[in-house]
Amino acid sequence: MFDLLDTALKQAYPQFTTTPLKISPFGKGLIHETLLLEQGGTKWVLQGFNTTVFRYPERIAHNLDLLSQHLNQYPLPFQLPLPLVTRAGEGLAHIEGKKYRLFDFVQGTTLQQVQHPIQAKIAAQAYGKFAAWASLLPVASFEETIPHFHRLDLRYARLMEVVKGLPHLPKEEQDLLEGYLAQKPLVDYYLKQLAQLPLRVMHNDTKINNLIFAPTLEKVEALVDLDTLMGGYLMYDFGDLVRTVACSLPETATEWTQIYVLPELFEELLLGYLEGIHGAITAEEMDSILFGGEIMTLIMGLRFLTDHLEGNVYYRVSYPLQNLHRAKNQLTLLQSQQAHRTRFAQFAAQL
Ligand code: GN1
Ligand code: MG
Repeated sequence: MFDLLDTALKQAYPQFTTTPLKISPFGKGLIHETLLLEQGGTKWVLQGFNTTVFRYPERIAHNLDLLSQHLNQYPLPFQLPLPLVTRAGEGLAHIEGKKYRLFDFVQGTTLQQVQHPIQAKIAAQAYGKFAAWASLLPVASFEETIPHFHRLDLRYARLMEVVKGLPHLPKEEQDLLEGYLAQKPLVDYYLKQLAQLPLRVMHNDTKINNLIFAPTLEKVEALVDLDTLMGGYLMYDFGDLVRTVACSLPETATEWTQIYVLPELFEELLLGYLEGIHGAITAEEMDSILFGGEIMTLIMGLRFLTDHLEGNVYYRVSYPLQNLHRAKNQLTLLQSQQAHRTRFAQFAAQL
């Protein structure tokens, strides 16, 4: 099934010998297609690059260049895997009308959910350390790889626009839509933050499965998925951690009554993130990150619902109603976080 790919890869990259590559599906990303390559005991990760979502690969290359220069000067205690170059010296290989990228395989474990609170803290320390390290980078030199990626106000407006073009919605969808539209005050809060927070270089996709843990789960080996690395705010990166770590069930779960925020994990995340960032945070940023989880959960929910209404054109789904279900999952998690606002604020106040 992968014969043509095998031949083309050997032509494109110098790494391989002539023996057949073992090629198998890998990972749980929703955007790029990920494959594992194996040959004579060595492994690589091959990514089928999604050009519909990432329309400006040259901007990614530009940002990753800046990143790798910074990394040479200031090493990090974990890896940031960057694309290997082809024989032609490019980060992307063109094979049968598709674009591919090759990465060295990082030995370790990815989690969809943490198994112990200490892993929440370790994950947050790593992303916090990354944010402090990235704060020395000139944010103005970074290009937007997906324009307006985390603009909550625009995601909210887009959902309303899509709904306008649709006939009467079934009750389940209408109820969900109303739940989302009722989040306008959070959108207003978000807009106020934009006016006062410093723009920084952020990872912008800090879900738990974008970390590779050591097999013992005691340390982070690598931080992956660097395509959305660009200007952003601390509340984005801390927020996506809250969304994907401090939740009782993953974003694919459909057991609605079992979906809620786990406050103890939120607290571990906050402790770990602040430790990692080591004081490189303003008072306004500190206030804003407490709402990061809500903001990122709302963004993802709005995007899932919009994609469902548009016919699943963006996210990979494994069944037709999956985006609707993801949207319902995220609204449930969001409402649970909102019920814990006082607790989170009290916890932060006594730090
Ligand atoms: C996508 O690529 P992946 O699966 O790590 C998405 C994120 C969402 C996430 C939801 C470029 O991340 O924004 O948070 O799915 N990335 C893009 O699981 O849209
Ligand atoms: Mg990913």
